[in-house]
Amino acid sequence: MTEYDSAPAEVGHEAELPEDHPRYQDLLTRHRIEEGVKKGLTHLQGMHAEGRGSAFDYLLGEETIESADEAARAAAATLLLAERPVISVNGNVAALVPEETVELANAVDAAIEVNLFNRTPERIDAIEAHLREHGAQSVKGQTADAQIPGLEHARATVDADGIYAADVVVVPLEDGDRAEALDRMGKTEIVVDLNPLSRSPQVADVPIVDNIIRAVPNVTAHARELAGRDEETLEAIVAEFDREAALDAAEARIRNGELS
Ligand code: PTJ
Repeated sequence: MTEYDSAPAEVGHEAELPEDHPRYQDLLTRHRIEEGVKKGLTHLQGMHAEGRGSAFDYLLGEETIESADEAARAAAATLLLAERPVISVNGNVAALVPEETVELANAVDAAIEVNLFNRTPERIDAIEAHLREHGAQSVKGQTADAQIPGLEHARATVDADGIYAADVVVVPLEDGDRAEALDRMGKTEIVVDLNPLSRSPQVADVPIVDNIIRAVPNVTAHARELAGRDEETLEAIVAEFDREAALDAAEARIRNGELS
């Protein structure tokens, strides 16, 4: 017997997943990624990425640790202060948190841009349509008229009035090369990644080491709570956030945390 044996073998809809299952969140993310692949949103490599993330989430106790919550609050303050914030969406993000991404974009007045590692016009179209089905009014990523310097062609493609011109970019589950290239462009990066040792959170101004299914709604909740605060208050929240301490706390939890 494994702890997954009490879960149904074939799940048609995620509502069929047993919410009281000890690994419910993992079953949910696996199911959403599987559906994402079937719908042409998520690349097959996205399953591999999810598997890696899921191992780290297991070690974190599948919960938002305190340092990740502080990072989410700093991310919300950073986004509220931004002039041109953009949320980058890949195939995993689209499958896992489409509605939650639209809610975050609305809460902080950010643009949404589809930006793919394995870029094809079919996947860009499918992800744009999926985001619109989940409430997005406008989705960037189709114009593709600018390149992130220092990356080879397809992976570097962005919109000139989107990620290229952004001051703050939210890059969940990002490939390390691109996160480094965006950092070299001087972008303020908010990275969501379950592996604190990965290059993307290592170069991020605000690394959120948490599962994206918890992190995105949490940033939105903080943004709603902080909306209307003056700039000084928001700037103080950003200044007080210690990225190194947040990465260290996540790594310590993964190495030393007690498994449930
Ligand atoms: O849709 P595309 O073509 O843009 O491709 C997207 C993937 C994710 C396949 C691509 O960017 C990729 O290969 O990414 P990596 O290099 O595997 O990095 C993904 C990172 O996200 C890893 O560090 C994982 O630990 C982490 N991760 C995976 N699932 C989650 C996660 N972090 C937070 N929440 C998750 N659910």
